[in-house]
Amino acid sequence: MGAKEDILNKIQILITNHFSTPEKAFAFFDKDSNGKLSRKEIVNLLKQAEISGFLTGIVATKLIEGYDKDGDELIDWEEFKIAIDEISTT
Ligand SMILES: [Ca+2]
Ligand SMILES: [Ca+2]
Repeated sequence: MGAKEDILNKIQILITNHFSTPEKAFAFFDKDSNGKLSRKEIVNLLKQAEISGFLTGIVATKLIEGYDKDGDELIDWEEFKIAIDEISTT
């Protein structure tokens, strides 16, 4: 299992175990409720997903690089949904 799949898998487990819908997970981790996940909010999500502390910074950067389609360095709901869809179909 590749590192990326492993991480996406952990995020998937976190969401399915703790939230009834991905929307609720997104809203929970969007601490300032601006409708977008910042790097800091994503780091918090990764910590909750039990991703090793020393990896969270780099993983957050990679996730933003991979899923931030409009280039604002934030993950909005549409972008988050793409990530979730990718997880659940692989
Ligand atoms: Ca936010
Ligand atoms: Ca974005």
